[in-house]
Amino acid sequence: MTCLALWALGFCAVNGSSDSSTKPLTIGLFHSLSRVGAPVVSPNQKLALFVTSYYNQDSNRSTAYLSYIEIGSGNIVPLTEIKAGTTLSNPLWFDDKTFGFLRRGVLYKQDLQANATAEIVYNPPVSISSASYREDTGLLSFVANVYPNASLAESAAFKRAEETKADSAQVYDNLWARHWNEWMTLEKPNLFVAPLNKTSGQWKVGEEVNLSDLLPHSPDPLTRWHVDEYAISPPGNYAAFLARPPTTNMTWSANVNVYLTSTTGTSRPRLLTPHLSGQASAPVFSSDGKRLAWLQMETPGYEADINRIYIHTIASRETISIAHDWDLSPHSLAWSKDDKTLYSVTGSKGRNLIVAVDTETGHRKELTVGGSSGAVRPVGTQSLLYVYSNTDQTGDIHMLDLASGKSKQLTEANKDKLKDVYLSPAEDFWFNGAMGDRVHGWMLRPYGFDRRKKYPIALLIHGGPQQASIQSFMHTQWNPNMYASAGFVTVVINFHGSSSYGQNFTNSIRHRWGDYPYVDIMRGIDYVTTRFSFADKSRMAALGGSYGGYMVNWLNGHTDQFKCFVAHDGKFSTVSGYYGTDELWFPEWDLGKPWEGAGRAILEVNNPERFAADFKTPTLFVHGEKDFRIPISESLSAWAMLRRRNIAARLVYFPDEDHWINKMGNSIRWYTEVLDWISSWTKSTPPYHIR
Ligand SMILES: *[C@@H]1O[C@H](CO)[C@@H](O)[C@H](O)[C@H]1NC(C)=O
Ligand SMILES: *[C@@H]1O[C@H](CO)[C@@H](O)[C@H](O)[C@H]1NC(C)=O
Ligand SMILES: *[C@@H]1O[C@H](CO)[C@@H](O)[C@H](O)[C@H]1NC(C)=O
Ligand SMILES: *[C@@H]1O[C@H](CO)[C@@H](O)[C@H](O)[C@H]1NC(C)=O
Ligand SMILES: *[C@@H]1O[C@H](CO)[C@@H](O)[C@H](O)[C@H]1NC(C)=O
Ligand SMILES: *[C@@H]1O[C@H](CO)[C@@H](O)[C@H](O)[C@H]1NC(C)=O
Ligand SMILES: CC(=O)N[C@H]1CO[C@H](CO)[C@@H](O)[C@@H]1O
Repeated sequence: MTCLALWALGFCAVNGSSDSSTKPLTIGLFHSLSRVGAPVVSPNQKLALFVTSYYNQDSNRSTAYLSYIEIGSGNIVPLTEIKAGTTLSNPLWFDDKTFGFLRRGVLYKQDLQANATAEIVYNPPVSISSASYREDTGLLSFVANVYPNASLAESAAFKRAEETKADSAQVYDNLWARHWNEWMTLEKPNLFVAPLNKTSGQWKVGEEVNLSDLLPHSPDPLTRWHVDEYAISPPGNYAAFLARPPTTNMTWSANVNVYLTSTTGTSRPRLLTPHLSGQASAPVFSSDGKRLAWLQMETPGYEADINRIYIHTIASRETISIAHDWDLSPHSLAWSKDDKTLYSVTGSKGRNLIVAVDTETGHRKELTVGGSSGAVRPVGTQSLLYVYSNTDQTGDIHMLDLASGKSKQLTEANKDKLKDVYLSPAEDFWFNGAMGDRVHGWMLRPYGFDRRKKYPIALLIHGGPQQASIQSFMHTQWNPNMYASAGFVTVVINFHGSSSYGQNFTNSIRHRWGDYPYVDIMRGIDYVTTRFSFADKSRMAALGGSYGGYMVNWLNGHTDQFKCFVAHDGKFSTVSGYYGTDELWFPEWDLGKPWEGAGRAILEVNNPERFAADFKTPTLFVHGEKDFRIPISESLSAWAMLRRRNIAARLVYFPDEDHWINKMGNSIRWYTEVLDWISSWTKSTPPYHIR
């Protein structure tokens, strides 16, 4: 029996939980941790490039540099300059001896030999992103933001001209006016290819071609084609890309199409799913370039539908769907070298597993067991590289040997930083939730754990709602170990509506935002406090973002069991939340339209604002001005209501953040405000100085 299993029975001190030699995962330490990017395998399959990035709080600067792994030996060699404030992204290979990357939208190349310096290969008039290249195709592909019917150079000129206008008005006749964190402008991301090859020792880029050029034009240039995710076939003759059709109903149709086109830019892109209007994602060409696979939702208007695997054969123009009996929803795909297998990453019971899907039979085999895997990259026919993390393990590149099924860790990005640092593993539990259904949750023990003591509880409520808390190491606001290191028994519950427990469980939250999840959370808390005597039911805090912030507002009107709440970017009114959001398909599917009788009734049944008179718990509201998914007015309203009624509440406003906290300095302040708030209201003394 492992120590972990014994620990659940109370025999072991894991990670020195009661050992004074360990240190808590402090706010400062957490934000200094290194992150490892997806591996990029060289054409000869011998090396893999990857980015390491980290932040320094004293200088407020981020650093990102490239290294390679020698796949055979596991040796790691840093390649680019490591300097505070110097970053890069998008590693790629020009050939086996030359690699490249993007820095501020410019393409660089560098030779593999020691002490080589980076040189600019392509400095286009408009900055580029999502670049890819394969030497055998001689084609560079990338995404760039351009004006209608304009080349890159013309777009740059239009932008300069706009900056000299005397007024700043933007005029909208059609939805949408804004999306995620931006107001709509005439600039849209389009997909380009350009010839790139080495002639007389020099890498040279030729003239760009816009591959979305021949799509039908929309009458409103503000609702133009918008292309981001794409793939280029291995021989370089085809491109596949995803786009929302630019119609005046695009904010409520939820449709994302997949198109196939020739990379010459001379043929009109062909829609591969003329009979479907659901969301497509993750297009990827087979290794022989003859087929395209992607993930497809089949229910119109439902953005959290199950992903089905589609395969299109280019020559015959046939499209099939495989593994249609599978009740789990994969979220990425990679073809094996022999094209007999698709390696998917699929959520399963709060884990992200690598699942191999046989492309002939649809038969599935799980290749990993726990934690969270992603960025799967086949190396030859023998192995897979992937990034793996767990609740108590930061993300690192691992290699799976397909014959033996064994994995080996290749990088150790935070070995020194996390030496002697307390990281609690997740302890799973299942209980009977709403409708008598089994519901999954897990718990982390606090820093300095002593089973004879009582500890306050931090309940973390995930967003979505059709997402899940996953056993991974998150660098965001909801890393459970940050609450465990601040002295809280940390509880996570994957309530009804969560993904990774079968599609029926996900679907069950429709029209019931305030119903089943609320029952699950209250029963889950009862389960934890009954089962674990060290969890103090009289000192509980609940925290959540997005749907989690909505649920916190719902709890505030329905229970007085919590000492305090934290609502990050949460909805207060389902009605004003509907009108203010950017993507209307989402509240229309989940709840309804406010001007229709049935829709209005469902919105009101699930409306936290209707229970304003019952709110009584002190709440910290955090909101970003550029959050156009859930506008700032939602937190502003709930906070004003509590303060007007003389109930303790605090508003933490970030003028420069959107639905997420993106800047590291802001994230540090976020954790400081949040951990301070929940410690004060639960009357607990954190193991380290929060402020
Ligand atoms: C690379 O630079 C370092 C530091 O300047 C030097 O010690 C080393 O000899 C150089 N290596 C080669 C192969 O030039
Ligand atoms: C772009 O060109 C197309 C085809 O010539 C034309 O229909 C469309 O109006 C143009 N769009 C803009 C915004 O000029
Ligand atoms: C190499 O690139 C140049 C433009 O930079 C292009 O004219 C030429 O056709 C390319 N050659 C090949 C073999 O791709
Ligand atoms: C959106 O508009 C397109 C084109 O007019 C139409 O084909 C489609 O059915 C509409 N979808 C919805 C959900 O209204
Ligand atoms: C689907 O979920 C609902 C709500 O949890 C439940 O009542 C129903 O029994 C489930 N159906 C199946 C087939 O599992
Ligand atoms: C810190 O860095 C962020 C970018 O992440 C920047 O927006 C902010 O202005 C910087 N603050 C200072 C004081 O330099
Ligand atoms: C529709 C569109 O934007 N077309 C442009 C694509 O890019 C080429 C080359 O940069 C331009 O000439 C087209 O006008």
